[in-house]
Amino acid sequence: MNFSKKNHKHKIINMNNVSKKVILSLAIMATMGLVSCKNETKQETETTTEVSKAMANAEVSFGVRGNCGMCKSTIEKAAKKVEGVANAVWDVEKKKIDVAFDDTKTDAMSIHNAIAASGYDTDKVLGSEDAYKGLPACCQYDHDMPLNQ
Ligand SMILES: [Cu+2]
Repeated sequence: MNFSKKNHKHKIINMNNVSKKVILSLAIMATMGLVSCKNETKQETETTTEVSKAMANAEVSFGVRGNCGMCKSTIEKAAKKVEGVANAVWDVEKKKIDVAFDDTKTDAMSIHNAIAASGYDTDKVLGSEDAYKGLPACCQYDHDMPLNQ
């Protein structure tokens, strides 16, 4: 009987250790998340320009609202997902995107719509409210932010 009680105590102690470790790693992950939100991913511009999965014969530039490097990657990913888009580069300071695309496969409005569906306002289409609510808090940009600065 004594023996089994001891075992039980041991188990509780182990559980405490595990939950401490879990809490610690959650805290570390949260801190890393905050850091990546604040850090602009400026170097990303160079690496994304060389990607060209589609032939581009047309270009369009328009305003897109957003805050940070994470917004940049969400916005650019949304634009590049559109079939026919060869490249998309969003400028965090100017609140503007430059998109190169094949006009036999897509058009400017489809790109506006794809970006809006990811939660971001363009100068023609307002961002999806549901997607906006799902963005990290630091990415929930001000809807009155001026475009094409
Ligand atoms: Cu952001």
